[in-house]
Amino acid sequence: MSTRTLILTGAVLAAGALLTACGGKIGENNAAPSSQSSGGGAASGNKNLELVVGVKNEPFYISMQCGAEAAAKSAGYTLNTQAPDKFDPTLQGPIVTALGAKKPAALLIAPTDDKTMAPQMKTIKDMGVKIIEVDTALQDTSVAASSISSDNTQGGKLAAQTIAKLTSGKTGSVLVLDTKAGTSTTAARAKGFEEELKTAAPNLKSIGIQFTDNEPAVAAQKVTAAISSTPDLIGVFATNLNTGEGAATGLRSAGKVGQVQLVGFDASPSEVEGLKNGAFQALIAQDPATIGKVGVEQAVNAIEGKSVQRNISAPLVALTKDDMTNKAEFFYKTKC
Ligand code: T6T
Repeated sequence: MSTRTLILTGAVLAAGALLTACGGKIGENNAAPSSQSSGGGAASGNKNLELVVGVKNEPFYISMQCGAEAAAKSAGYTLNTQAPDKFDPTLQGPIVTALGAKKPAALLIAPTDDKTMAPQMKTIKDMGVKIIEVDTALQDTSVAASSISSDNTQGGKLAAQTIAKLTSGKTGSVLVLDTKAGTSTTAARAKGFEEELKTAAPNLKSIGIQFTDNEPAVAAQKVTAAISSTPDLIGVFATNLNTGEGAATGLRSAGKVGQVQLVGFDASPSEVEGLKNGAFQALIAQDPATIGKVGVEQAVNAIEGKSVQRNISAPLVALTKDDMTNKAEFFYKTKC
């Protein structure tokens, strides 16, 4: 990770200089010891960590799991991973509730809704389980001891700057595809994009944020519908993997690949292939393995009564066809 070049808002930053929402940096542990109760903590000898991700068989979460498993192994902890079949709090909630019987020392979780997952997470926390958010977060910041995420607002801004460059002064309309309302990360990306577009490309007009239920087929349909209803559509910002893969399908079926500029988020094998073959003009890649690794490190610190950092920001990088081969370390994995 230390060799990676990080790009935030067009600036190139060294890994050690990463900014975080609260001024913290990856690798630093300068905060106060965790104040959460320590029922499952070091004194009990409980070395079991549980990771509950957003959805099964998805390269972003597989890469996160790989980073988390390696970190758990080197810290002498075990890590078990579970995932709902869909990115849906009604499916993720029961997985969290069932952990009450297992009582891991810590729960690392990517909550699938920033409000409705709070009661289940609070119940587990009240049993003495340390809560660490990885990627997505609750609005209620009192539940998790630490929250590790990309700077998603900056990622959205970077996407707007990238679309501005790709369209170089032309006028036209831009569509933003979000996933589900209540997803903290993609909401921040969409908001950052819309804000930045106004200054980075005043000649481009957003036709608004549309939700896709995190289904590629819905994203494809929204893109073909926008092409029909908006003849000057010049760009699409897809705020995550599924919306990006679906948007590429939509452009392909409308015969608009390369004519409508597609900037996606994430770097799944299919998105990376799309960047190579011209379906995407750019991808904003995250570093899910680092999110998983740092999540485990914070969990272990919380369990062992060491200092824990409340907010930690992970790297983001813009990939284009021209520079992607130098940045292959950012491509997501389908197995560890
Ligand atoms: O973009 C990631 C993740 O950051 C987001 O919270 C949900 O979607 C992904 O998992 C990709 O599908």
